[in-house]
Amino acid sequence: MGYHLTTAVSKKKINNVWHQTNAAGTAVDIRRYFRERKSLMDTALNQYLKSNSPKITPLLHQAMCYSVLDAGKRFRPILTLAVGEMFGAKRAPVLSFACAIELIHCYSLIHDDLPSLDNDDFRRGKLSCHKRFGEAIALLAGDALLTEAFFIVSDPALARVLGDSLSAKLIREISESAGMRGMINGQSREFELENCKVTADILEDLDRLKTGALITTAARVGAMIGGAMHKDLDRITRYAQSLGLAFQITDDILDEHEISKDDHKGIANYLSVAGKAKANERVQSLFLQCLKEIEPYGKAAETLREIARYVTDRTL
Ligand code: GRG
Repeated sequence: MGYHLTTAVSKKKINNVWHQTNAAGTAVDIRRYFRERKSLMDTALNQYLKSNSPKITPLLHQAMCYSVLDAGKRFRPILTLAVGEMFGAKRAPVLSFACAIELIHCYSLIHDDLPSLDNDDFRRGKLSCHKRFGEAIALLAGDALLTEAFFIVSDPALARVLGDSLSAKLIREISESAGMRGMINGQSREFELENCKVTADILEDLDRLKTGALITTAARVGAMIGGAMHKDLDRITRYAQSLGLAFQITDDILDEHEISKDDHKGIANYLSVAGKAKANERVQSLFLQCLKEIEPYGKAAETLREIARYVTDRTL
């Protein structure tokens, strides 16, 4: 199998969307931006999953497609695209990495919904994967999506475009944030907090791993493929760390009705610990930190600015 995602989405579609980036001085219509990038991601994921699974058993394939396609904001891969665009990254490799990051995200949602973890019956407005296909298939679908993400990013054709060194760095970057040094570490820390007295600081540390690690990597990957210099990569990292934390606190605020459920499980979230006013205040301060980090880029960072505004305004 070759350089799948370049061929999966027509070059014309990628080009059209890619060049709709804000020209300097033009206000970004962020809703339109999200709509168009989401459509690009949906097409890429759809064609990839439908055309690269000839030997998969039908039920596993259905469960994978069910959990990836049709819904989801595609926030993380859109962030990869946006940062990649800002740094002038090559389109095809950015799209491959963006798809891989979304597959990892979808795997985490499937596993998180399982009875042994969050035990959620619904996800993305429909039955969760295990409710629809059973626990065994849901477990395998998650495993398969995680592994497939690494199959995509380790494609030798991709390494030829990026160079072996960058290719290895990118794969390591994703492994670090998705695994025991990032998302999984955050998830397992959550169990340690059950029935404990938690503070907002403890929760922030946890959220920076559970949610923030993959979001930060999504942004860093776009910058790395675009050849960002060390200090620029540091800025993008700090921007995305604040963004990721704001994303999770905002999610807690939006999920206010979930608090009683979480309390019941003995798991605190930012809102239940800090209260709504403090949570809103924290989101606003994180928004300002995002803006501060990308200020040196002026109009070139307008899309990233609007993404930060979009994330932090979700509660308003
Ligand atoms: C690997 C089991 C396992 C867990 C890792 C990320 C994670 C920890 C679990 C997923 C469940 C969860 C609610 C995480 C918090 C992060 C979050 C807000 C996820 C939802 O992301 P959105 O809003 O979802 O981007 P869509 O559906 O739009 O993709």
